[in-house]
Amino acid sequence: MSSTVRLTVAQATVRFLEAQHVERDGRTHAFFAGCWGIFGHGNVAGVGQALLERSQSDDPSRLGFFHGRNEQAMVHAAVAYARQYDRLRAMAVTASVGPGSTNMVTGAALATINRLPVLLLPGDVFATRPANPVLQELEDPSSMDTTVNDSFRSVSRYWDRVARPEQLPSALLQAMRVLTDPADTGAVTLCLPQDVQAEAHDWPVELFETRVWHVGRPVPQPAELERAVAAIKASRRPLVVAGGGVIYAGADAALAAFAEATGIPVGETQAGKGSLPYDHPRALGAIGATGTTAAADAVAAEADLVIGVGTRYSDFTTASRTVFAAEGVRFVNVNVARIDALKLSAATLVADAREALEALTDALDGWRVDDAYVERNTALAQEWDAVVEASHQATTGDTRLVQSAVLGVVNETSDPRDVVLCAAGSMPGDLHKLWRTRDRKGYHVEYGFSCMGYEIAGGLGVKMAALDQAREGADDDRDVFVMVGDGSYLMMNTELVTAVAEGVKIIVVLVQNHGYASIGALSQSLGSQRFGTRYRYRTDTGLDGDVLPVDLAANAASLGADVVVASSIDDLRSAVVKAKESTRTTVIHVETDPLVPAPSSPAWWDVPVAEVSALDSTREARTTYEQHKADQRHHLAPTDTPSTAQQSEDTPR
Ligand SMILES: Cc1ncc(C[n+]2csc(CCOP(=O)(O)OP(=O)(O)O)c2C)c(N)n1
Ligand SMILES: [Mg+2]
Repeated sequence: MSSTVRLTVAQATVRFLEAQHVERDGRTHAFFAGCWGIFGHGNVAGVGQALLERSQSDDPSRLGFFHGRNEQAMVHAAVAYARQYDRLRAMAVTASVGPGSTNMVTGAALATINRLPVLLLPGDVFATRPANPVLQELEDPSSMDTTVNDSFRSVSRYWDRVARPEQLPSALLQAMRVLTDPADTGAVTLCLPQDVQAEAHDWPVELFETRVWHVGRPVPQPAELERAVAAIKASRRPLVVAGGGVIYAGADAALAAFAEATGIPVGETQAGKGSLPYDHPRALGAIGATGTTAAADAVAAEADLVIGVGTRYSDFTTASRTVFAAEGVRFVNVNVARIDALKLSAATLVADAREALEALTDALDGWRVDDAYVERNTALAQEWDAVVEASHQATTGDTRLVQSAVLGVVNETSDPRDVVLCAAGSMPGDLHKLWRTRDRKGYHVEYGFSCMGYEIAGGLGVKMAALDQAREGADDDRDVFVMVGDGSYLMMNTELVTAVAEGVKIIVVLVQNHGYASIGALSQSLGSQRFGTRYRYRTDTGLDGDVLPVDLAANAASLGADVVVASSIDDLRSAVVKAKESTRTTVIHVETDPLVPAPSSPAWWDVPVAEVSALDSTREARTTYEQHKADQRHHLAPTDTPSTAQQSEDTPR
């Protein structure tokens, strides 16, 4: 008979998590870097007790505990940590039954959409139902088996409820399968009823033995490789779209080698920015709705073949399917996930990005695009760089700063390895176009879910990862610059307190423009007159009074951060230098003019305008909308018909 150990379900869960390791490229480390938590009756005596017990042991592999201030923010921090670690390490998050758990739903969606691993352990209502409804129980009249935690199902890549201790081993193993699979990863939710958490069981000891999950690098199938090579060789104006998969696979060097060998230029998505340093000769910068107008988007408009590498082709990347405008344009997609590889009717290379790029470089065997194409792309990239340079010098007529100049100062004053982080508002688009990324982990904009409130919590998670990487000797420490708008700051600034408590230093640049510059501009362009996008006093005619006497600098100081108010570009520069020298979390507050845009882009984003309206502004916007709508492409042609762009007399049909 195999030996057993008697532990509660919660204790067994924690012990199992401590024993999980991940290996890629011969490097192995513990998968879980800790467990975030906020306690209530649904987890305090279960998972909380288990974490307490481990915190009092001197076992170096014990699971650390981090106390956040908001459950959604804890998930953001955990997800950002995993992204910084290229998904090879992750964190767990425990929450109480009811609102503590549902607060995590937004974080779960963000994780799943961005294909980033996080393990969620929401407390759940009693499995034994001794005195239900327990505080915060839903009571669905059609099924007592439905709880608020069922709302995680649609946003989790794996979801389970452990109603009996015997179910735990299989639930934990399924969780690990998903968390460590690059093609399948996202939020994993294991709901733990509060009584079951505290229940003891005799577990086979093997459950807690060190287990190593090997993260492989799937190689391309020969037939897929052959088709991709044929498509590339038949192209005259190919373009790579580099997505997050390039970065997670550590395929940046392989991408550079591919681009250098073939002369094919590279545009980057939000998640893929940093795949090439901004000044790499083949780099065209950002692509899509927030793309570099003169460079990547201009090349995309004429490309006859788009090679997507590790991208999910969001509507921002494709400019709502208008940016790849050439008649008969075709796609070859490299992706570990078949769902992404198949997008836009592409020829697929279901493989790891590094493996696929190396195989393509080898198989193309010296094939190159024309010199004229290379020269033209170099000139376009230089043209765009001059636009970036000019945007750094922009000024207003008053004392307020211009956002693009703020980004320029932070970019120039930060170190190449520092990380810039953002998620929502007008800054992600500006950063995508204007930020000069110099390190493959130097750019962290969450634009899968673009979730207001991710910024500060995410910055905390990235910095925790950077500190762990430095401790492991894998990397040097780096500063994290969190760029946050006033709207996003007001939505979730809670984790400043956690950063202060943990002694984890982040630098927050708080851009105060008294409302939503982004949605304001969008609203205006759609004929909706910036309705409901400014933070103003209510008057007889609406929310159009004076700006509010809100002092976000004082707010940040009250949460324990050092605060600097910068009212000029020189002030800002010295504030950044000082914040970099400091060991404490610093918030730099700047006032900007929301009406000065960054260099604009003609690229479109499909946001439907009212088809009928009593407002002139809306009717005009609808006309423009319909004109753009006519440019939208379907990209539905099957891959086995030759593209018109590539058809020539010698191409067999
Ligand atoms: C949680 C959430 N709610 C709503 C939105 C829609 N939204 C996108 S940007 C934005 C305004 C952001 O304001 P702020 O942070 O001040 O940035 P600014 O637009 O002024 O640059 C809103 C409401 C969102 N992305 N996330
Ligand atoms: Mg704002």
